Amino acid sequence: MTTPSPQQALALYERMLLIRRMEEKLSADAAAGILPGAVHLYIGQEACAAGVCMQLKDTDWITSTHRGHGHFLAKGGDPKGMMAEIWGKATGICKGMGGSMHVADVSKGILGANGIVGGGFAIATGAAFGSLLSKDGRATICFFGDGAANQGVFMECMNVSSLWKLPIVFVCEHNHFCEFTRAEQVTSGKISDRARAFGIHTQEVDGNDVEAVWSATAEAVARVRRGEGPCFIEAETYRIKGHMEFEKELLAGGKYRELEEIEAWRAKDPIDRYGKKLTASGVATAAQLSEIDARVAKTVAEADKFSHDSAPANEDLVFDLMFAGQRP
Ligand SMILES: Cc1ncc(C[n+]2csc(CCOP(=O)(O)OP(=O)(O)O)c2C)c(N)n1
Repeated sequence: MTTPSPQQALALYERMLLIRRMEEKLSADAAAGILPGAVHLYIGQEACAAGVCMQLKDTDWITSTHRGHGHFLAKGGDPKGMMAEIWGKATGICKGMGGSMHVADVSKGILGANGIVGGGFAIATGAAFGSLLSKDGRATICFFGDGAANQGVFMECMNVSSLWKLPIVFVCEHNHFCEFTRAEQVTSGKISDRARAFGIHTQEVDGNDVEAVWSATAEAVARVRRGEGPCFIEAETYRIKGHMEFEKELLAGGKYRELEEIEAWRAKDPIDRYGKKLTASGVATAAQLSEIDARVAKTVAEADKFSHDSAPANEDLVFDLMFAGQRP
């Protein structure tokens, strides 16, 4: 078990809190009916993104999912660029053309969130194959959900990754739901067993324990950098918010889980839990955590202001950016 230094521990805490506060702002704006488009919030899962990404370099690659704000921020993506992107502004990280489900920043190794469930598998595998050929020493991390694990491409990508010893870590965030369906209704067996069947080194961790995720990732990334082939991490966590904001309206009174279950998982909140651990063990004082809170609040407010002060996306750019200037 690799344990973070006090400085690393505080950085893990701060990164999780940044993700949480950014999304609380998005949630409030969605509830106020002012946010354009749908957002799939990551609240409750922050330990997965922070624990994994804070083991990585800017040059390492990640692929993400439709629930991608946490991965983007954890990997060092710019909060202002993300907020403006979600609001469809010209200053967004993708010039407002991608929106919430497509935040990307190649300069930070973020190959993009993805509206296609399972869309990251082949992109990540290709990136890792590129690293194998060019010997650039990069690791690629492929984040995906338990629902995505049922896409056939997952098997194809694990197969070639194992066969060719690609420098890739598959990270399954098992949050127990695929939209409004419980995982056990659509997923047979243990997802980690699928990786074991391909001879892939596999770890199962508590995805709400940021140090457990961080430590598992340290081992996995070290293995892939040594050329020992792919690794797999299954992190058990829970989606506290709905599948998407406006879920209530969409379900029109229907429900797929009980309030008691949500509350039981709230009690295992990765951020509260880590804050308590840091203060109880003397790694941080309550005052230090408050300072972090204030700093994060400032960052979120600045991102929000930046986004609101920015011009809307330039629609004329669609053809240049999406079709390399070729108008259909
Ligand atoms: C190929 C494809 N099929 C279906 C959908 C609709 N869809 C969006 S999110 C989602 C559930 C994905 O579940 P999971 O992979 O567990 O991720 P989570 O939402 O739990 O983070 C589905 C079915 C889609 N976007 N893409």
